[in-house]
Amino acid sequence: MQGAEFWKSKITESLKNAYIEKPEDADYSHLYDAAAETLRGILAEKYSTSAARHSSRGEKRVYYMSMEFLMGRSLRNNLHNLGYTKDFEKAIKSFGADPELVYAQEPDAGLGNGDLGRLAACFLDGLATIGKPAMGYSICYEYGIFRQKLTEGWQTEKPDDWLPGGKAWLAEKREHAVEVRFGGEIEESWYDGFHQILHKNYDSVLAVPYDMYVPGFEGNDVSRLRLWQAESSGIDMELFNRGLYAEAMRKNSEAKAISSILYPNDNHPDGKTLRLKQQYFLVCSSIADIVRRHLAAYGTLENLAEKAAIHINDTHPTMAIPELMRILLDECGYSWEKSADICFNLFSYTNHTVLPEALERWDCGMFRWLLPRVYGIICEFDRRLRITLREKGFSDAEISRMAIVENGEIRMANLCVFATHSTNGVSEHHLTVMENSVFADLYRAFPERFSSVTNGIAARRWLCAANPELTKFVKKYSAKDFEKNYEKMYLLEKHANDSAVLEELGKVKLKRKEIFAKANRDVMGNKLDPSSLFDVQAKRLHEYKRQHMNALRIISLLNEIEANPNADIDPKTFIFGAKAAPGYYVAKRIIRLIWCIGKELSESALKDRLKLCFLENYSVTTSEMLMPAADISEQISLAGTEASGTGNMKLMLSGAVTLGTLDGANVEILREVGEENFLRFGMNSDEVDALRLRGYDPMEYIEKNDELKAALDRMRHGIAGEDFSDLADLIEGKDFYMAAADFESYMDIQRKAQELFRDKETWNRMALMNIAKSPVFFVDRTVQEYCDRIWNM
Ligand code: 26Q
Repeated sequence: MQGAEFWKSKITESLKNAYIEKPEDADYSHLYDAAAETLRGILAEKYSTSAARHSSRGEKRVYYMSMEFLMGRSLRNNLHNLGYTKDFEKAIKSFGADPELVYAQEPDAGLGNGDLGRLAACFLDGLATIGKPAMGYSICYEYGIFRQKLTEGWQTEKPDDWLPGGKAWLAEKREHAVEVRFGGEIEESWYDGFHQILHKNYDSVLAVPYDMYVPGFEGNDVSRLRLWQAESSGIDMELFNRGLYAEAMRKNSEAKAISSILYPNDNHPDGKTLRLKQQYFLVCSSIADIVRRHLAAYGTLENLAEKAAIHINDTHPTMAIPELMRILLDECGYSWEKSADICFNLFSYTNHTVLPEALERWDCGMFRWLLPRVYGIICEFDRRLRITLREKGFSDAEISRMAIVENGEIRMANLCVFATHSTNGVSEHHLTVMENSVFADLYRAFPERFSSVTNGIAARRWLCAANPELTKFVKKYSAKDFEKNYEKMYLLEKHANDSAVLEELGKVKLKRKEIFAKANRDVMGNKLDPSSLFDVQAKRLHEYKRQHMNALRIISLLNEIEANPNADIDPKTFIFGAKAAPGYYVAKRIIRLIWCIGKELSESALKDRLKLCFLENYSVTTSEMLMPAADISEQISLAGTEASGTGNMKLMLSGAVTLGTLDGANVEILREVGEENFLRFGMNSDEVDALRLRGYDPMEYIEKNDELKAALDRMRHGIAGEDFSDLADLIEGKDFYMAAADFESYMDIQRKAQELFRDKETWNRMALMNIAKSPVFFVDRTVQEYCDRIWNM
């Protein structure tokens, strides 16, 4: 059976099993469950076939370890990648139902904070598409990234209870559960010439795997994401029998706590014990799984690094290295040299941040107490690193800067650089910043280990699945098979001077803006105006991303129109999407500021000209509606702070023009599209460094700029009745991310953007050029580079 008939019969059958007689009587959640169940079955089968094919060829496999995989929804995307969308939607319609409402039933699998987790998810899609065997490992958090609610502009967090709808995609594999040990003591001895390690009095937790399948485009290959859930390894009968019931139960709930919730911090490590437990829980279970699989196939670990590559996504899973060392040393009896050699060739690492405060460090005391054997192995790495550095002629001061264990702390990034063959940045610019700042010493010691691979996005999700209107346009003017042969999108460029084509593109964009406007309103619930310029800044809230500078700009416009109602300002819609880490107070204040600006706009006489929409609970799913509707992509981080960004790529692909600094992947976007299709402003990283060195005083800039001064004054006098002197103080005081220094140039480029937007043909040409040049940012290219240069597969 094929086509829509296949889907009709499968869904009917699945509903019957759930005691629902007729599809026409099913509610939407049942239809969603039935669809997901059917698709999961198809994916499992495809996975088996593709895994068997790879195994029979003895192919090298990549294991991607990450504390986060921000998967978003699966149904629409999986149908698209497998080519089932049309038939599926036909079947659903034949039941008298609306496919869009079926898709809407699915909760996001929000197992990540932001870019780092979304990148991991995109990698699985890309690897399956280029036909490389890949497996992701992470934690099956019971609660993913919190759901953001705004009450009068104050962020509050609600738990993200995603499993009721999300588990439809998970297959339990209890037979592969693993024991994970914490605490206890290590006893060393020598027996028969062998070093024996005995781990005593530990607590154990059970890691149970749940698998999710991720198909590549056209579905020939399927990646697998294995998510570990923590369970107690059974009631402690000894405690129980001694009458210590509460104690026995406490251990039980402590075990479950490990996989209960995702830490909501982005670019800000949190040195809590539970987080350390989570990290070890992930790597211990995953390494055991990899070792089991490898032994089953080859019967030895000698050739592990030839047949596998393990990638460490930021330092969070770094303990995978000492954990594998533990197995090779203590269980296989290999020498340190041989074990370290296997690890060196096997592991590679990507760094995702340049903020020094975001580099992970762990307190030695806590670490040693929780993971005594792993701690011992890390100390041995440290000892050997120091010897190597001394041999290379580094001074004591330099060695202590590069050491792994120093000042009572363990520095995870230093361990990664020393113990793996490859340390990567996520854009060309990021690598330069790494080499000049946080990794400067280690770069001098091991220059050959550093490289960068620019991030990429699963363009099929944001273009083909989320934006059918633009997809049709791209197919019409480039090539029908561009999804597979993405470089064909470059063909769009030859239409850059065809007025009719540009006008058609303008209509596509307008259509998506209308769809967005229908679903969203300004902060006070008024309608949005699709003919206005849609100016979008959507990303996690962080001071380095400078949402507050954008806010200052809007306040300035408000001041300008109030002073002169005939001021030369065209209709604009400012759209923000941002979650703040729950404990990050300044970030929450900035959200409140933005919201209050929106309120003030909507209550003023100019409410039809300037509108502000704060998109609540920004997530993968809301981004799929937002990106297609954007005209301007605000990428305004201080140069030298954003490692790459990937939202910038999604917006470019959707035909938005980047208004940004020379930071992260913006640098490469600019190179692709050229100055005439990019709105550049602000200092570059060298200028930022020079200014810091000279001693930066924001007041120097504020005093010279009346607009900025007036905007800050307005914050002090109140926006929508609220005093924002606290934020004004930060800008007039330290202004750590130099908003004052870049403000003038930011305002200038905004005026230029308005000018360009007035000329529709010019603007549409810029949009077209951005779309045409986006293929280098497809994740298929990124993972191909990883395979060629980092993983050697
Ligand atoms: C660490 C320890 C304890 C708790 C939380 C964390 C933690 C969690 C998430 C630390 C950092 C993150 C996330 C970092 C991140 O998303 N970085 C971004 O990575 C993207 C993908 O490479 C880049 O595009 C962004 O520029 C970078 O900011």
